[in-house]
Amino acid sequence: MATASGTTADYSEKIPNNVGLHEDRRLQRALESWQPNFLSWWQEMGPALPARDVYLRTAVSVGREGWAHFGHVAMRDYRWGIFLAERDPDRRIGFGQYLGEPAWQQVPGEYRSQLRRLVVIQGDTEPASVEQQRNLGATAPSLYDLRNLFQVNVEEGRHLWAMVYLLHAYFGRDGREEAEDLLRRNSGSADAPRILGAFNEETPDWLSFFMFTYFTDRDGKYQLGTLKESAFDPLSRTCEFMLKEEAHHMMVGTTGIDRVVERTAQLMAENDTDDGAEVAARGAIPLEVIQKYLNFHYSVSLDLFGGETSTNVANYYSAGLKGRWLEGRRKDDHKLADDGMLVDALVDGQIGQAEVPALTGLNTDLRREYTADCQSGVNRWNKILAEAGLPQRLALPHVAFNRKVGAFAGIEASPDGQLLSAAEWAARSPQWLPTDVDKTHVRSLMQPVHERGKIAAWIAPPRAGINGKPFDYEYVHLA
Ligand code: BYC
Ligand code: FE
Ligand code: FE
Repeated sequence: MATASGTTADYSEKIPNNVGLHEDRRLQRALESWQPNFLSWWQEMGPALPARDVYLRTAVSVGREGWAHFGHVAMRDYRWGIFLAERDPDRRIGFGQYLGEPAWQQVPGEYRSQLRRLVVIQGDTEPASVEQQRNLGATAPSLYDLRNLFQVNVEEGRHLWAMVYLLHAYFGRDGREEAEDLLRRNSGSADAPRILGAFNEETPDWLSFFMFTYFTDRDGKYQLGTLKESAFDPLSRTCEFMLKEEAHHMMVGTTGIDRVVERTAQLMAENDTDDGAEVAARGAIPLEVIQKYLNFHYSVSLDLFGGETSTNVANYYSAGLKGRWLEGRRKDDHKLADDGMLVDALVDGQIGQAEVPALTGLNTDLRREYTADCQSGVNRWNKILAEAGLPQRLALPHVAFNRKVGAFAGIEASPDGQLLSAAEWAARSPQWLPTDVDKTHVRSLMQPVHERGKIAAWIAPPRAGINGKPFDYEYVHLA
């Protein structure tokens, strides 16, 4: 495995990479001096549960076939590496004012600070999620789930490496300072919080973890999808490869919620009850509590798309820095200078829609793609309820519900989109968002099951294991 910049990673180096790091000693030294800081951050802020080894996937190549290697590794020996998807030497810019020109291999001076900002915001979310999930190992419902948690954690750590590589390689001294700051800010910290709202929330229990990987990692999928279109080719190639890893995070969230719903539905059907208290008494999570968690994580994740209208996003698009989801499949001029679109808005104090220039509405465009994707999960979960013979259904709340960013930040709305007074919201929101009582109950269910082949009572086992292994495989050896 000794190719410099092909598809295969060079594992003989301190920092495995497919970017020919050894050809650039200065960059290599800079990254090697950041590495110990990363490792002490991982020790301090990464997974708290000591494990001897974990059955993990490690990226070894970026090719279509067999890019990953599976095996038991001690987490502190995990090889975080730098991998960019293969370069297409003919790649051209697909949108904006430079449409059709060759993609950039360097950062143009005039876009330096905007690009750096995008890379920093992306980079900030990755370690944030590791910090948020730090204590979950202690309450894992099975070794299979514990392994998936650790897999997500090491890959988010690698995503941090991906952004730090770009900062060091392309943004000079400011880039190196930003890389330090990515380890200095911490999720939920009073003096140096993470940049985006959702990444300062807690992930105190496994229902939150599955909701987070379903809804918040999915924002990651969509944001990475837009950065993959970027004219700045190294960013595009980095994001393309990150999206491969992201697919597993989506799977963890989707099937995790499947399994929670399945267990609850099973208890409801068996006992012919729709009484949440009875479901709770039998050790599962009531459907209405699942709905409240869904409402919370979905609405907080909608905020991650920024305002419904934004001049930032218009500038990013025109400059070629950040495209649209599946830009290449859009049937328009990919410049949008003369187009308009309807965005969600407050119109005369009412929840409605307003026509704006298409460029300033691009956050809404992306948010809508995201919402349609989120709905597919809800449909799956509703199918599980239907197959159990139950009439209840889950639903995504309205776009105006519980928003703290954008057009609806200043108002309150019900999950079905009715405008509410502050007093009505105060009285009714406990029906829609997790209360302290709900959270305490969910946490009380989180008793660890660290025994091979066993699973907690509040969740159904998965339909399949990892990499063809059975559910009762020894995915983790605890210390
Ligand atoms: N919280 O013009 P606006 C992931 C700021 S997740 C706090 O409407 P814009 C992952 C905004 O920065 C993907 N502040 O926003 C998932 C702006 O500040 P400035 C992460 C917020 O720029 C799970 C001001 O408000 N990647 O990978 O159009 C696990 C005005 O806002 C928030 C990215 O986000 C907020 N929620 O859009 C692990 C991609 N929203 O500039 C990983 C990079 C907005 O006035 N980021 N603000 O100081 C972007 O593309 C954009 O910056 C945003 C915001 C989409 C975040
Ligand atoms: Fe990530
Ligand atoms: Fe992720």
